Amino acid sequence: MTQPPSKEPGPEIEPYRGPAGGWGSVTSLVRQAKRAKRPASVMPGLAQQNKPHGFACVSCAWAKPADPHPAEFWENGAKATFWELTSDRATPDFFAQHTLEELKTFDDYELEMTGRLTHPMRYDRVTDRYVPVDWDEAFAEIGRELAAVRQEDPKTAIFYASGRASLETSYMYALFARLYGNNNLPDSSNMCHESTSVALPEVIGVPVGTVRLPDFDQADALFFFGQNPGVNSPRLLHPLQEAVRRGATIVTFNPLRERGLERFTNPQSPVEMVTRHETVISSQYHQVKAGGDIAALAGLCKAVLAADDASMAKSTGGVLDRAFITEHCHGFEDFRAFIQSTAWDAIEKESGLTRTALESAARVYCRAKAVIGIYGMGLTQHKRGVETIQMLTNFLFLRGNIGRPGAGVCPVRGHSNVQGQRTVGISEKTKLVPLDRLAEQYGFEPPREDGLTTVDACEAIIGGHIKAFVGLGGNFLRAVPETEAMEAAWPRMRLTVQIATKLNRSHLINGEVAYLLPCLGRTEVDRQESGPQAVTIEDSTSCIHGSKGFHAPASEHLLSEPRIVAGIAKATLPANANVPWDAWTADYARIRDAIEATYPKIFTDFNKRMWTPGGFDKPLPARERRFETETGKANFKVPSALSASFAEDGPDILRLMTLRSNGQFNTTIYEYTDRFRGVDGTRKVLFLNEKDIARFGLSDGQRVTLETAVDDGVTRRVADLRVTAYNIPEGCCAGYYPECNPLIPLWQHAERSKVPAAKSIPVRILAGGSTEP
Ligand SMILES: Nc1nc2c(c(=O)[nH]1)N[C@H]1C(S)=C(S)[C@@H](COP(=O)(O)OP(=O)(O)OC[C@H]3O[C@@H](n4cnc5c(=O)[nH]c(N)nc54)[C@H](O)[C@@H]3O)O[C@H]1N2
Ligand SMILES: Nc1nc2c(c(=O)[nH]1)N[C@H]1C(S)=C(S)[C@@H](COP(=O)(O)OP(=O)(O)OC[C@H]3O[C@@H](n4cnc5c(=O)[nH]c(N)nc54)[C@H](O)[C@@H]3O)O[C@H]1N2
Ligand SMILES: [Mo]
Repeated sequence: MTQPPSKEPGPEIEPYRGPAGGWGSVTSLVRQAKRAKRPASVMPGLAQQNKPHGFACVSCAWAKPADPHPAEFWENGAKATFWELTSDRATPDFFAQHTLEELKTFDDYELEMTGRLTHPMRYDRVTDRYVPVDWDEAFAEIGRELAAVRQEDPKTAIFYASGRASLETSYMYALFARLYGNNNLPDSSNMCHESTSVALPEVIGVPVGTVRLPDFDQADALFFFGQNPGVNSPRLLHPLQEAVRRGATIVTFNPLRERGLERFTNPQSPVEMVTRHETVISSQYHQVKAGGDIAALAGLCKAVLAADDASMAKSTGGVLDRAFITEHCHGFEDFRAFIQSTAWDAIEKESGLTRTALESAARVYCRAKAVIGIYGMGLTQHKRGVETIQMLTNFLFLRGNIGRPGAGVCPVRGHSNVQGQRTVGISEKTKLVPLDRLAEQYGFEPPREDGLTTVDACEAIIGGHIKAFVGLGGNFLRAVPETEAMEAAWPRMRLTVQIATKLNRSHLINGEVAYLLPCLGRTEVDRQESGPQAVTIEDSTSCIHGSKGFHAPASEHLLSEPRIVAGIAKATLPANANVPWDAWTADYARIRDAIEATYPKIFTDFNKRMWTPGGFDKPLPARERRFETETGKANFKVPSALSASFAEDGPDILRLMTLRSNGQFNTTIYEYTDRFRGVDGTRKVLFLNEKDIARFGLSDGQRVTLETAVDDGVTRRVADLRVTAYNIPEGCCAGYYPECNPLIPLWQHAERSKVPAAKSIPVRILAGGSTEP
């Protein structure tokens, strides 16, 4: 391993004036390629990213078109690939040199920079170091330990998954948990789009979005809520740019003016690059307050209903799609009554937007024949995240904007296979899983009780009820709320096993017996008995794709994820002739046959169809206006309040949003730079409105401590944040995830979906830090 370039270099903060994409993204890519020391060997491979017979981007879950762009990857997808293929290695020598106590002083960036894990490692408590072990030895001990926990109570083990593992691995992992005896299969989705998975089935009968890529060619308007494509799904900027060029209108609701939603230069267009041509993306940009979207959507609906009344009075036919509402919807009259009884004053106060602004956005909506509603973490990570999403579907239903070309609801998912994991059984919710089918296929009695969500799992770990934790990827301890209590409780577990590609903080805090098992990444050649293997993933638009690695593995000691899951399962469970772990890992086509047998409607001819250009479609009844809900209709839902937030309003309380920078993938920090927000050299910033800076008597550059403003007897603080004047609504502030996670109370999660409320944490500022020169 090389030493990390340096500790956090120190801040340079000035507004970024360029577009998203453009020369800035090229410069940033070249810098990352050099740092990963991989340009020559990776470049040919990159060209295969998101191509038929290539590999699926290891970064985001955005759709992959059937006729890809010459380079269907983007700055941040390419960065994720570089970093998977870095030439740095965290070898047994490296671990011999550092105790875990020392490694705990490394920050997320420095841990990432240690490079790829190369050997299976066992934690040695006496020397406080990881030491190398044989795979067989590792499986044998993990199997013994897990079997002992199972004997006592199988519900005291947790099988976490981060959303990257393939459909093949995910299917095996979920089956393993059920054979083991629980449904404790929380995944990163529990911190992410679980609000979607709860909200959408109730109102449209499917847990996923209804929009597919070709709909972007037909939409007249796109309404964007709390999703930041320039950073988190940059390939989405192509269809957005094309939509704008066709004359479609984009209206954005976001507390921050995110550059990718403002202006864009396509780095793959030589003409645009040379002429520095920029496309203006959003024609209206509404800086809604954090947690203000229920109110904003209520305002939009109020304006649409008013326009309808006016049109009906003039006998011009109305604005609502009455045929759709009558034939397909339930609950419209209640919803209309709610909107009528909601005053503009309350809407303006909660949303932070004026009636005039909302009416002008509603006019765009009423003029458009087909509208897509797009959203991300800005809606899901709130107390009323589920209801906020249902307000968005209410809004779409008014003019029948669902189940026809160019229209629909489009949640933009995070991890590249997070949606697919749910499709093949990684879920704590038993009603989402065909348990009877599994019982028949594998001859066992699956556990019927719902398992633990991520928040439930954290509560149980803090409560001392969990004995074993297996992590299939991810960085659980860093991604979850309540960092301090979680890190304190973690070592009380008997067994912790982490399957990973790179070292992270969750690997440094261990159970009594602990293993760190290194696996192949998706970009690497996965050779098994029957030859090189391919895997499959499902994207945000429910299209299923094949993916094949191209690069030599980072170390000869790595195993593939299916091999590791099979290894642990075989060592833990009594033999079951119905579950052919070895035949599956010898040839992944056999796993796909098993998936097809469990889910015949979705995965018909799976092995034949997996290389369909653009992926093959998972059936989505709501796209055909078949709403498989309790009423058999698309349901309007009345929200229980106008604010989506927990945050109490008090003169000294601010709503903190935790954000991703342009230099990170979740808890993986690639650089201390957030180009679009003009921040360089630090992540310890607190973005504040200038008026709030003045109101609190602070100054730009001053260091402050943030404290969570809840009264539950726990003190939660993050110190040494640099006050940074920013264009953000008054009363709101923003900082980076995961640095601000210690501030999130575990109990502040979305109602019903239990997604931690990471986008409006009530905080107050404790001043008294130094002021920077
Ligand atoms: N490069 C890169 N790509 C990624 C990731 C990454 O970390 N880096 N993470 C992946 C994952 S797992 C996910 S889930 C996605 C996340 O992608 P996004 O859904 O874009 O998530 P965030 O960046 O957390 O926040 C989105 C936006 O919500 C806005 N926002 C905050 N609060 C509110 C609010 O109350 N209302 C509204 N309307 N907006 C609000 C913020 O200003 C921000 O622009 O990206 C995926 N792709
Ligand atoms: N405050 C706050 N907290 C948040 C969020 C927020 O917006 N604000 N966002 C939430 C969201 S949306 C999500 S999805 C979660 C993310 O939570 P996680 O999915 O748990 O976290 P990641 O940072 O994506 O995990 C990164 C690690 O995964 C491992 N890894 C990478 N590739 C592979 C692979 O191919 N196989 C295996 N086995 N391991 C691999 C590497 O070791 C790497 O260190 O965080 C959530 N937490
Ligand atoms: Mo996510």
